[in-house]
Formats: sequence, C-alpha cells, structure tokens
Amino acid sequence: MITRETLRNLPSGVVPPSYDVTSITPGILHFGVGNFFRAHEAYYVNKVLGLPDQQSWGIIGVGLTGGDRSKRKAEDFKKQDCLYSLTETAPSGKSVRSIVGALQDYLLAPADPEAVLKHLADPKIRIVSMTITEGGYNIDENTGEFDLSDAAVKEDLSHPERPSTVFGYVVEGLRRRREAGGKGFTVMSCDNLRHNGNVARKAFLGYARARDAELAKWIEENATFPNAMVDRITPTVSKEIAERLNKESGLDDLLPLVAEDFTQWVIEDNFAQGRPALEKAGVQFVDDVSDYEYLKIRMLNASHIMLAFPGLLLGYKHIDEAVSDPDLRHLVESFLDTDVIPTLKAPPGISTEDYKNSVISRFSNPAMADQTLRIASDGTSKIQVFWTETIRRLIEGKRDLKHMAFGMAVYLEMLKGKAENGETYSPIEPTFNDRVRQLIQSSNDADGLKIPAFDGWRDLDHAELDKEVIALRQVIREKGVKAALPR
Ligand code: CS2
Repeated sequence: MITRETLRNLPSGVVPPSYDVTSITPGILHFGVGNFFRAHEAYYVNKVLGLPDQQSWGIIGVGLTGGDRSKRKAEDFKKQDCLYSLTETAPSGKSVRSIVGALQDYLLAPADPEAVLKHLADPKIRIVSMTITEGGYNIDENTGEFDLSDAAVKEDLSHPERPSTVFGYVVEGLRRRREAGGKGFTVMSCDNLRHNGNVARKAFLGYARARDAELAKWIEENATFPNAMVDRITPTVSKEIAERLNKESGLDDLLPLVAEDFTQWVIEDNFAQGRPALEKAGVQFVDDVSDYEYLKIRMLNASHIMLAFPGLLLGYKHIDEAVSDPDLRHLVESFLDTDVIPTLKAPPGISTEDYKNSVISRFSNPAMADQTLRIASDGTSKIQVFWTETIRRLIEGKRDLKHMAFGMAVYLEMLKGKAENGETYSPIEPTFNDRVRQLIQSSNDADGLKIPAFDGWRDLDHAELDKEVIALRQVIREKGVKAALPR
C-alpha cells in the first residue's frame, strides 16, 4: 500500500509529490473520481501544489453512486490516504512514474450526503469540477434543454435539501452559500463535450430554475462555467495491468493508474473565485476553446470510434491491435483526410497533418491496452458529439458520404454483440430504452436509422446516406466488415 508514511521510502524511479501532502488544504471539490480525472485534473493540480502560494488547491473527490464497487474503491482510497501512482507511458514504451497527492479525501455521496454538502457550502471550496461523462448532463436531445422529466431529477426537486444527483448537490451547495451571504464558485466541467461549460451552465441553471427562480438568478450572477478541452487517453486498469504496473514500479498500489504521455487541457479563463496557477503545469488558457474542441473531438474521438466499432466486429480487443490492421488504419487516415481535415479550422500553430499523425501514434501505444469495448461504449452519445458536425458538413457540401455510411452501418451491426469470429461481447449503451432496443433489433434495417445517435442531421436531407447505410449493413452481414470498407 502507498500511504503518507511510505512516501518517505519509495522505490527508486518513483517521483513523490514535490510538497508536504499534510500541508495542503482543499479548494476544489470534484464529482466523478474516475481514471481520467486522476490522470488529468489531479495530475495537473499535483504539479502546481508544490509552487509558492498554491497549497490551498487540494481536491476533495466525491463519488455519486453507492454500489459495492464504489464502496470498495472508497475503502482503497482511504487505506492509501488518497494517494496513488501514475505511470505515464510513451508509444516507445518509455515510462515516468509518480505519486499524485492532490486528492485529500474521497467521499461517497450516498453514504454521507451532508459531508458533501458541507464542503460545497464551505467558502474554501472555490471550484467544483466534474467528470460525469458526455451523456451525464441530462440534456434532452430533442429540445436541447435540461430534462426535468428525468426520474432522479424529479426526486431531487421534491426534496431539494437532500439531493442525490450532481445537479441537486451543486445547487443545494450554492443555495447554502447564498443564504450565508457568501460567494458562488466555478463549475468546471472536464467532460469531453463541445462547449462543456455551456452545457453545464444549461444543466445546472435548468435544475436551479425548476427549484427556485431567484436562486437560479443568483447562481447566474455568482457562478461561472468555463469551457474546456480535455485530452489524455486513460484506459481502464484491469487486474493484470494493475499487477504489471506494480511489478514495474516496485510499489504495492491498490489504485495504480496508467496513461499515455500526451496530455492537453485548454480552458477559457473564466473563474469566479480564482484558480490554481495551472498555466505553470502546461495548461493553456485561451479566450475561446472552440477550435481546440473541434480539433480534438472531430479528429481524435471521431477516429477512435471509427476504429472501435469495426474493431469489435473483427475481434480486436485493444485499440492498438485495431490500428495495426492496415485496412483499419487506412480507413481512419482517409476518413480524416477527406471528411474531416478539409472542413476543420485548426487553432493557431497547429498543423492538422501533424495532429493526424500524432493521433495514429497515440492509438498505437501498446501500453494503454485500451479496450475497444470501452471506446465503443455509449456509442450513441459519442456519435452525436463526435460525428455530427462532420456529417452535417458533408451533407451540406454534397460530398462523398462513404466513410460515414460505413461508420453508421458498422455501429448498428456492432450493437448485436457478436464478432465475426463468433465471440460475443456486451455493448455498453447506458442511454438505451425499450424503444431504441426495438429499433436496433428490428428486422427492417430502416428502423435502425431512427435511433437517437443519428438525430444530429435529421433536419438535413439524409436519404442518400441512409440508403448507403442499409446497403452496407447487408454487405457486412453477408460478406463481413472488410468487404464493406470504403474504397
Ligand atoms: C475516447 C476518449 O471514450 C472515448 O471515446 O475517445 O475516452 C479518449 O480516450 C479521450 O477523449 C482522450 O482524451
């Protein structure tokens, strides 16, 4: 185990925090302490905590679910004084190992809601950040508004002082601050969404308005919601990977973590109550993140799923295996070259050609052992976020739709959960309801085209695209994925 005690005695090659972990006080509360958060926000904060005047930016982590897995995780965090090791590995295999000390406590909200609310009401907390997934903001895709018909939201609104959703917690925290005559805080989304700050604003204000219009107005004036682009591939750590990481580091870490060496965070500098000096850790502060978001989402994430969907059908368990298949690599490269790059505005100083090559190299990193299934999971939300803009541009420009038609066809076939070698897997689609399941299982391929994943271009003329998708599904079923690849 890693503890505050063992920090003094780390195996050689493991870099300890550059500060005394007992001297840190909390300034950030974070919802959703997943691997990405631990390798990204916590990693950056860890880098600045040792700098002058930065000791008040420690992080309180909060888990929103109370199942057995969460409980075990919370126990492991407690046992290790919330410390853990991060191994950053380059595609060449070169690794850097360090201990992250930014997390000061880990609370399970269902076990102790009041503890979470106390922190939220405490003026020391100046930033409330979150990684609650792309689909986690409860925005109704049809109306584009916060969905007040959601059961958990309704439940929270019926007794708002004892919430269970992230919306309920944050708004109740802000209510207490207002009542005490205090200040607001920055709500900082770290999810991989376009304009994640605007989406968060819509969600939290949508909830607040339904609760109390005056409070909502106060929040609008006293909280900020910066947009940010976040990027770092951080895979799930299986038992085998955890063992390998510990063997390599010489640690006995209950919560070891691996990530690629690449990392990027671009944020709009719009903080209600100050912020850590993250620029000293390599974070870029800009006036407008739009171009950075599009670059990342339309190139990296869009190709990730373009690779994962056929990869699953072809039986590839990991992304690096999928991208080593010359046909799939060619697919991704030609998708980027012909569909994405010509309609993308690169941020200053970035070459899309270099970015493309770095994406391919990042996907090829074998140390990530990044599961194809993880990347394909919640495909419905991901397609909406990652492909919509490109598909709209292609339809509007009357351009060739072959890559997108292939992507859609292969997604629908992938949802059946059976690889071409006969192996089965379980697609993870948290947003599917009975209606969507029926459409997916329908024997009429036209029904598959009605799923919410494809809502983003329904107002455009999509007849040609649909026709191609239907034809390609047939080819995939009869001749296999490779026969359906765009030529
Ligand atoms: C992946 C991302 O899940 C996904 O779709 O593309 O998790 C990806 O690894 C990160 O966005 C990288 O920053």
